[in-house]
Amino acid sequence: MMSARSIKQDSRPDGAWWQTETAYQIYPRSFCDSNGDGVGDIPGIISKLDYLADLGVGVVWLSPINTSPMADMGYDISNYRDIAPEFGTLADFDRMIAEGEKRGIRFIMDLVVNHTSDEHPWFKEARASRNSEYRDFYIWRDPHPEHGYPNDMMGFFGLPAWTFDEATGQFYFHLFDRRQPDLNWDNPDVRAAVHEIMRFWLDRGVAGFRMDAIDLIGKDPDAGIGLDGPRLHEFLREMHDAALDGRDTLTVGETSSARVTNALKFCGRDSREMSMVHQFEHTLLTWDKDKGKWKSRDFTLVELKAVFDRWQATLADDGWNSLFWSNHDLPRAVSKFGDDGEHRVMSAKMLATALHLMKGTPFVFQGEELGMTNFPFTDMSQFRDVEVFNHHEIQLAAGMSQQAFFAVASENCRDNARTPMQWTDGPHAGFSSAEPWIPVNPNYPQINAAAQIGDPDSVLAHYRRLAGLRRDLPVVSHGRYAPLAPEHPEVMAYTRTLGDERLTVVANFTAQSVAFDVPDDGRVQGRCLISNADARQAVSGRIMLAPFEAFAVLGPIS
Ligand code: TEU
Ligand code: CA
Repeated sequence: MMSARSIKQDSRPDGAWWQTETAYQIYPRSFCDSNGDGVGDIPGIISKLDYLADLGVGVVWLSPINTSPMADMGYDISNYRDIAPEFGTLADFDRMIAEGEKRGIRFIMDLVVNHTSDEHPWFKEARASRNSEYRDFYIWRDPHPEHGYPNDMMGFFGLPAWTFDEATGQFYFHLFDRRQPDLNWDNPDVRAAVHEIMRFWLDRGVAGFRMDAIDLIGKDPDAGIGLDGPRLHEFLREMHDAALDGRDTLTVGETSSARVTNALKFCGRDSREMSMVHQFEHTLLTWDKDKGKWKSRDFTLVELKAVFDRWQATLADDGWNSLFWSNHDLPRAVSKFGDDGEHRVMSAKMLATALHLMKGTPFVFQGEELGMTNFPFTDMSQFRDVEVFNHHEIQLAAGMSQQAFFAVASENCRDNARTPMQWTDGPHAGFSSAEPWIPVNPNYPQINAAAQIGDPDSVLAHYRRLAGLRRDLPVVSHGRYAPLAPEHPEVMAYTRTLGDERLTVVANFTAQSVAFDVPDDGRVQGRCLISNADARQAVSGRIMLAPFEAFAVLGPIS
């Protein structure tokens, strides 16, 4: 099972294999289309494994590939044991695992089990009659005698969390779209069925799971509780013991409710739950507290650093961080946190440097390694995401103008991340030979993989170097993190130390030149590990940073 490289890494005394790897998220629909139907697929992924191996990727998180009516682009599964025909077959899947293994690339699957599709046979059975043996796989409640809805709970896509089912005269519960009914986790048969699904894929060779919206499974709908519900940790431990125990997996929970106060419950050494969580505090800073992504929020670098600092501190000796700027639900990193105009290349490299040299496992979202940007939306017809459509109605009904909605959706919507991967400057960016399911970003003639492969100054080469540093240098994977100048408004700086070595990382988050007075505990003289500008060998005194300059110097502690 193990590649030669991973065997070597496993000899690291304290180390799980994923502590020295860089992870890469593939959104299969938008990655590579092998058969000209405009939709990415598994054979397309296989054809790009050499690209990923060359980038230094050790593990791929695959967004859902199971059978689905695609109401939420695969996050609505109708058969957990098969592959959606547009993505390929189980034979393709097996080939992908085998080809990955040859290149030292493992795969983790998206485990979407807070809910199923309304087309899953369980739900079809459940809604057929109140006496169906699957009725209790879902959450049904009688109408409230006065208000209709059983209670006033709302879901994440802006809709009431209840939908009335005419045929059986009850409401069913759904925290996302009405075509995504929530499973009833209080039912032990549901939990056993999920454990079986997990073992099915582990036996087929996946290395673990990214667990979708997993902090919702302990919900108590009658008490109005979705996130972080009363039975959450009980169910996660049971899942671990039933499906994961004794296997060398990487599991990462998508937990928008995770805070430093509860993080170790999920991923602490003795938690028996999961390897790490995806926490969202740094991305939540960019949105309004009440209106969420439908209103952007100005945030300061000091606030952003404070989030990273407290996560690094909390998981310093126990647990493990995941590190990411972007995923399939978020706008493009360089558009949100950097500058996608004049300073695109510099700021993309800066963001990567600042994040990847922290302690944790970095997750790169497809195209981020090229500095791909948000899409320049000009028309509502370019959106594909159900979340946009649901919220369009809701926000307009709540008084937002069409113009304001269009502007904020363009900036923050999930479709920004879902435009096709830009492989070449050829037709459809080399993603497909046909019109893709979602428009290609018109900047593909400038921003594409072919233009960057072989260019040592490219964003791609920078990401490759960072992945190499993580594999090669224990101070990068395991060094102790300490913030430097946390109050500096423009510069992020920190040190990593291991034994008698110190790594100092400095990153200018602005489009201006900035003076940075290096605090004494950040001084170091040695070799420049990485830089997006001129190499520096020494960090001390007052240094002048170019716009978006970022670098790291490693040397002995003086
Ligand atoms: O996202 C969940 C989501 O929408 C979060 O905003 C939510 O607040 C959180 O997950 C609760 O922990 C995931 C997927 O990434 C997304 O693409 C899906 O649409 C969604 O679940 C439903 O499956
Ligand atoms: Ca295809």
